[in-house]
Order: sequence, then C-alpha cells, then structure tokens
Amino acid sequence: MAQSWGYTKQDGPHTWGQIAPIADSGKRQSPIDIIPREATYQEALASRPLRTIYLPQNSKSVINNGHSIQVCIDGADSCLTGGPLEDDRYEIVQFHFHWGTTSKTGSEHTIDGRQYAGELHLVHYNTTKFSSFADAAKSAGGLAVLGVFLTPGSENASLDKLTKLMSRVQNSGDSLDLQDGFDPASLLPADKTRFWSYPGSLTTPPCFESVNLDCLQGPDRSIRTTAGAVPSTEDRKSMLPC
Ligand code: SG7
Ligand code: ZN
Repeated sequence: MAQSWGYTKQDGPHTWGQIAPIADSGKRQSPIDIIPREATYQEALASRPLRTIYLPQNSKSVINNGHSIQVCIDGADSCLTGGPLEDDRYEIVQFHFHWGTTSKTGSEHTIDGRQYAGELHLVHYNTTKFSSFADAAKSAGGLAVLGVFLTPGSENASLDKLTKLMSRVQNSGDSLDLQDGFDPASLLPADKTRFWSYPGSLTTPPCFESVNLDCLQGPDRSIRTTAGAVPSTEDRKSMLPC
C-alpha cells in the first residue's frame, strides 16, 4: 500500500523521498524559488502570449481530494498553446489550489524567497504526444501547469463562486457537481504575455519530472513552499522574468 503524504512535520515534503525517491534525487523538482535577477528574458517569447480555450460547461465538479480543493474538468475541445509550448496542444484536466494558514504563507513557488498567500495550478496534458493523462504525467514533456499567485485584496467574483462552495466539501472524498459550469479563464490574469517558465515536476508525490512548463504569473495577482527545491543553473536560464 502506498504510504500517505501530507504537509505536517510527520509527512511533509522532507519525507516524500521515502515514497517518491525522485523528490530527493531529481534534477528538476518543483516548486522553486524564482530569482528574477537570474532569469533570462527571452525576446522570442514576447510575441507568443499564452492562449487558452476553455469551455465553462466542461468544468464538472469540485472535489476535496484529501490534499487540495480541485475542480475536475472534461478537457475535450479545450486547449492551451503559445509561450514556450511549441506547437503541441495541451488539454486542461483540473485545477486546484495550494494555500496556508496565514496570508503570508501558502504558495509553493516563491519569488526572491517571498511566499504568497496561495497558488492556483491549472493542470494540462499534451494530447499531441500522449493518449492519456496518466501516460503524460509520467513522461517528460507530458504536462503543462499554469500557476497563478494569489494575494488578499478586493473581492474576486470568480474565485468567490468557488470559495462559497468550499464549506460543502470539507472532508476528503467530498464532491459536488458544478451545475452551471465554471470558466477557468476567469481566474487568469488579463496579461498573458508576462510570466516565468521553467522545466519542472509535479509538486506532490509522485513528483514526476514531467512538467515542461511550470508557468507562473506574478506577483501582484496572485497563493506552499517546499524546502530545498533549487533549480539547476540550466533551469534558471530558461526562466522568464515578469
Ligand atoms: C494536488 O496536486 C492534486 C493532484 C495533483 C497534485 O495534490 O490536485 O491531482 C490529483 C488528481 O490527485 O497531481 C497528477 C496531479 O495532477 C500535483 O499537481 S501540481 O504539480 O500541479 N501541484
Ligand atoms: Zn499544485
């Protein structure tokens, strides 16, 4: 039986190597601390904004998966393209949140060591090269995760729709149908031309190094940090400054 993992002293990231050895031995583990002054600006990407096509009615349910609140999506006909994604098509599968117990903790990625209150992850898989999410999730170049930092501020009507539902999925395994659908694009910043990107991994066990685009918008619109995840020099070079 697979061991359980979590975020406490007993089962937190420093223990994940026991169930997912790559968490300790990997070369491109996410999350990372983004150091803007060490990032390389890539001119060529300035003309390739990220583009998303999402169908609101395909957002099917909200679930508590025991680690996060997640919206499950039937990604058919959706697509993420642009940025460093070359010509492959990525279909959305789900999005979920990472948060903390204070407004100063919660994001997984940090910028110059600074943590944000939360981090939204929109998970996509490469349908050009893979026939299932499971195959893509364990293969290099299989996934693309869009990350958005969350900070406390004025009410966000879109996010509010989801936070209102959270009290109804308080226990692991709870789920409810999204009768009216939900547009994932409504959670994205308007400016799709400014982001950092680097080759990374799933941020939780099994920690597979399959995420070829961990793409983060930041820092103003933006919501955990894992100690010790430092990018290789090579990875740092491919990060894009905001
Ligand atoms: C959350 O983060 C969940 C996981 C997700 C994991 O724990 O949303 O999703 C499921 C279906 O359990 O794992 C394979 C996957 O998407 C890691 O995702 S992340 O790297 O974007 N944080
Ligand atoms: Zn995540």
